[in-house]
Amino acid sequence: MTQQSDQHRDNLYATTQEMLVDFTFDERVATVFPDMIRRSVPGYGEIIALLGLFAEQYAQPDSTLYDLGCSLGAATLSLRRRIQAANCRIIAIDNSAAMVERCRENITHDLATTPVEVRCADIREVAIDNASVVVLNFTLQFLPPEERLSLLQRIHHGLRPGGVVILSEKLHFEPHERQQFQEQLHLAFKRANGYSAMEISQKRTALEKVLRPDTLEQHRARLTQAGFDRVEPWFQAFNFVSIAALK
Ligand code: GEK
Repeated sequence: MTQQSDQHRDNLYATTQEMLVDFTFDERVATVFPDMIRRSVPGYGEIIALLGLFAEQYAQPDSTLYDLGCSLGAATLSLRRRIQAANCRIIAIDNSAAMVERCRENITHDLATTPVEVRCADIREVAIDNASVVVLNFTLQFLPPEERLSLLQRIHHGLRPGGVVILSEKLHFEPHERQQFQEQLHLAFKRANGYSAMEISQKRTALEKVLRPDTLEQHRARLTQAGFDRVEPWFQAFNFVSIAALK
């Protein structure tokens, strides 16, 4: 993998942290985010690239595409380049001001023409309306587990028939042997991408309370309960999955 300039390389957990605070999407994280997510999430770049095909296939004329938890706008840009349907718009939402500020810059520098509105808001409080494509690319996992179903129900309600939700998530596995198998490969991935044992362990502690992964079975059951007709996992790399849910 290519090395980033020092300023944009994720070194946030490279030195001993006196007191490990819970992970937040602040200024420091936003600055190194592209490097961090590519070195931490196997398949991230592939998923981003392939999201464009969902926009090509599922965006309906005169509809809205949503990117919920958009960070720096990678998914938005991928959707935007591939939309074929006429008169669409994209609403990209994140509740981190540092992310939203940089996302807006990235959209401004992009040459595609579909209108994009970037909002700094909590995805639990935003109305979903007239949607054809809704992307939750590694975002749902950061909501408290008891609030995940109601968000998916609202998305289902705001989605047009024939619409799709793309839900990418870190997975938990049961029984323990399956979890160990996947986790060990994910650790090997992080080490191969230059993270030290200390960085991996400190990052894990910081994320523990903030990122709570579900099993694939929990996702299936929740999406079905939210009203989706079909639930299709379409990509998996170790303990990271992307699921398409169709209305
Ligand atoms: C990508 N989708 O590059 N409301 C709004 N935003 C939220 C909320 C919330 N309640 N909770 C978390 N976020 C992106 C990557 S990152 C994934 C998504 C990761 C935001 C949070 O601020 C962060 O920007 C994003 O969700 C999660 O395709 O870091 O593993």
